[in-house]
Amino acid sequence: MGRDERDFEVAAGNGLMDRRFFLQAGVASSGLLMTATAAAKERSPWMNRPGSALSESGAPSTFEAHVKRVNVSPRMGTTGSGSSRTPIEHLDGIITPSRLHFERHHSGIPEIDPDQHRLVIHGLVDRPLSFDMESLARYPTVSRIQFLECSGNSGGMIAPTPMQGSASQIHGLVSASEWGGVPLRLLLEEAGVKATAKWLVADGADAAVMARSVPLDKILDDAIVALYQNGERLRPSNGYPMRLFLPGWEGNMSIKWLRSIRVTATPGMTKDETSKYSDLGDDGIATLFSFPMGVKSVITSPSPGLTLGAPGMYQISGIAWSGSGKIRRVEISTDGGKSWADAALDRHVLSKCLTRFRSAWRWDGGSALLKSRATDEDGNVQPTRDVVMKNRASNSFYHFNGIQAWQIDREGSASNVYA
Ligand SMILES: Nc1nc2c(c(=O)[nH]1)N[C@H]1C(S)=C(S)[C@@H](COP(=O)(O)O)O[C@H]1N2
Ligand SMILES: [Mo]
Repeated sequence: MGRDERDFEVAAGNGLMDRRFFLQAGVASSGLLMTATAAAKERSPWMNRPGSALSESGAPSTFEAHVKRVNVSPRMGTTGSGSSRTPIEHLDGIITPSRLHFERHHSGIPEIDPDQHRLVIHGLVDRPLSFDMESLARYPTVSRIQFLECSGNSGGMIAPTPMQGSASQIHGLVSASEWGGVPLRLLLEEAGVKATAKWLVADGADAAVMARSVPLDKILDDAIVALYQNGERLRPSNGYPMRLFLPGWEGNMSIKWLRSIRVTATPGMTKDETSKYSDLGDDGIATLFSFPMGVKSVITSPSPGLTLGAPGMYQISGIAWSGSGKIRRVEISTDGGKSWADAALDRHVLSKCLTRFRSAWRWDGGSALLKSRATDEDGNVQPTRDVVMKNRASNSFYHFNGIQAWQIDREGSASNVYA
């Protein structure tokens, strides 16, 4: 028999338990033991005949059909321009299944024949180069598990009154994958970068010809030309057959369907970095180039749509990430920020990756206000909404990383509040 939950320290107000709670087994199981012995003798209907056939490609259980991308909303008058979001409240761990990776396309998904696709490196280089898939795949590859977040993620939090929706509808423009590919540094070394070079302008083979300028320092640090996502070739929606991947930086810079890299002395001032992705202040001045994504976290369970049952022990779980490096700490509050306790971090705490956190919480059936606050290894602390909104123009939209508060009511349902 497990120990009684009363043996554990309550670490903060309103029933939040110490994170060591998870190191003990059997806490939730008392009362389930009697029914278990009886159930072991039963034969369920699906045990009475052989199961279905093998297949060449797997699919999730039909009972999991509700786990799908949300807000799949092409802009009016377009086929595939817009975004879809990862159902973060239905996932656990840190890896987003490729089929559920969020999408953001400025002009739909091109159908690219890899045999005809080329990556060209030109501009301030000694030898302009053109790579086909075969020549690219001969370079040494690296792989890392890292997040990708659209700078418009959580943009709804800027509205003067809290929008109501699920965690994914508000924060689902973030995903994490194992990205595998060729360090772009190696390709640039091959081309020979001239001494005057400071930037490059990358563009994609979609109809939008999305183009972004990237400082060379970032490229030499950790940029890759990604070919693989979670062990398989990239999905068309995520950039097949190749994309730029810039760990920790705003998603729009990770140019999909990567076609050309022009090495330059100055940024290109492309339409995709002047008309969008700048941060407008209340003084009317827009800040260009906010590259790394800020430290951030969100509780995915409980969250709107995942209603609690009877009062008792629950697991609070969520994801935290930072464009600057590793997550060092996540604190949880269930009393609206009056008191905080450290959450337990899952084993995989990786740089520029989602980190899974958990806390045990004894819900007494009353109303509660849940918050999470992440700190990264550089000491950046996730700010409150008030701090994020300070000096912003009312229509500024990008780079919201404020603390999310979920109000739990007596029925156990969660809603978005500003608190
Ligand atoms: N060529 C091209 N690259 C692109 C885009 C695009 O529309 N075209 N969208 C950008 C944006 S805004 C984001 S957030 C990410 C989204 O990547 P994903 O669709 O793989 O999630 O790709 C970026 N790269
Ligand atoms: Mo984006």
